[in-house]
Amino acid sequence: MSETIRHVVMGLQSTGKTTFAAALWYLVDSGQVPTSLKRGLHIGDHAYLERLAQIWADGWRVPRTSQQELAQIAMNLRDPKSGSNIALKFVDLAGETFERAYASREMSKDAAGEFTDVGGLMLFVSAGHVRDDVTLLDMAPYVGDTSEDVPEDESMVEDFDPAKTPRQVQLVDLLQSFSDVPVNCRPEHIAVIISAWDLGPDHDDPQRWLREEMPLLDQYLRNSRVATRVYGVSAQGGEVPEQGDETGKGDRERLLQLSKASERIRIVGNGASEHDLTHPVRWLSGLENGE
Ligand SMILES: Nc1nc2c(ncn2[C@@H]2O[C@H](COP(=O)(O)OP(=O)(O)O)[C@@H](O)[C@H]2O)c(=O)[nH]1
Ligand SMILES: [Mg+2]
Repeated sequence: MSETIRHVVMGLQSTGKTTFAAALWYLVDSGQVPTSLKRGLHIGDHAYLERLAQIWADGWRVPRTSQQELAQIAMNLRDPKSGSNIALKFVDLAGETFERAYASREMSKDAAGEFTDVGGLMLFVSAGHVRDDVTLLDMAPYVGDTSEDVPEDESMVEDFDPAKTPRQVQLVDLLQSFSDVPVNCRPEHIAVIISAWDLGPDHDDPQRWLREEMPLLDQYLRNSRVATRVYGVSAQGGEVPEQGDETGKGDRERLLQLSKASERIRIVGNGASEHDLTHPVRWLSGLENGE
C-alpha cells in the first residue's frame, strides 16, 4: 500500500480550524454531496470528531477547544483515483503557546515536532477579524502633529505585549522561523484558508483578499519557493449561536432549512466545486496534476 501523505492544519486561535474539521468530517462521513477525496481508513478515536460534527450539523458553534482536545483531531482521507492515503492533523497554537514562543523564541519539543516532515500546510486566517495592523502612520492624518507628544511620565508608556502584534506579522515570523532548524517545517505546498468567508468581502477572489488585507503574508508567500494557493471557506455557512442559545439570532434557522447540511458549506477559489472542502487537501497532496 502507498505511503500516507501527511499534512498539518494550523493557525492562530479563533481562525476557524475546529469548525472546518467538524464540517469536513460531516461532509465525508455523510457523502451527501460529491467530494474529490473520500473518508479514509479508520485511525484513532473518532468519538470527539463525531461529537463536533453533530454540534455543527445541529447549527451550533463548535465549542472552544483546549490544547489537549485539539491534539486529538486527526483524520484520514483517501483519493479514489490514485488510491493514496492522506492524513490531516489539526494543531492549535493556543494563544499562550504561540505568544510565548513569539516573544521567548522557545517552544516545547512536542509542539514543534508536529511541524517536522509535513507534506503540506493548511494555514488558517479569518475574514471575520477586524484589521489588526493599523499603525501610527495610518493614524497620523487624523491626530494632527504628535511630534511634541513624547510622554514624560513612564506610567504613560505601555509595555510591549506580543499578543498585540498584528496576526500577519506573527504568521510570517512563525513560517520563517519554523522553516529552519530545529523545527524544519518545509512543506511543498501551502493552502491558505480564509475562513468565515461569509463575513468577508463582496467579491469572490480570495487571492485578492489576502493581497489587500494581509499584504505582508501575501508577499512572503509569493516570494517563497513553496507553491501556494488561497481559498475562501465558509464552513458554518453564516453566523450561528453558541449551543443552547435559542434566541434565534443569526443564520441558524435559514441554515437548518437546507435538507442536506453539507450544502451550508461554501468554498471558493482554484476551481473547487461549491461545497468540496477536500479540494485544497487533494492539491496539497500533489494529486491534482495530470487531470
Ligand atoms: N460567520 C462564520 N463564522 C465562523 C465560520 N467558521 C468559524 N466561525 C467562527 O469563528 C470562531 C472561531 O472558530 P473555531 O473553529 O472555534 O476556531 P479555532 O480556534 O481556530 O478552532 C467561532 O466563533 C466560529 O463560530 C464561518 O464559516 N462563518
Ligand atoms: Mg479550535
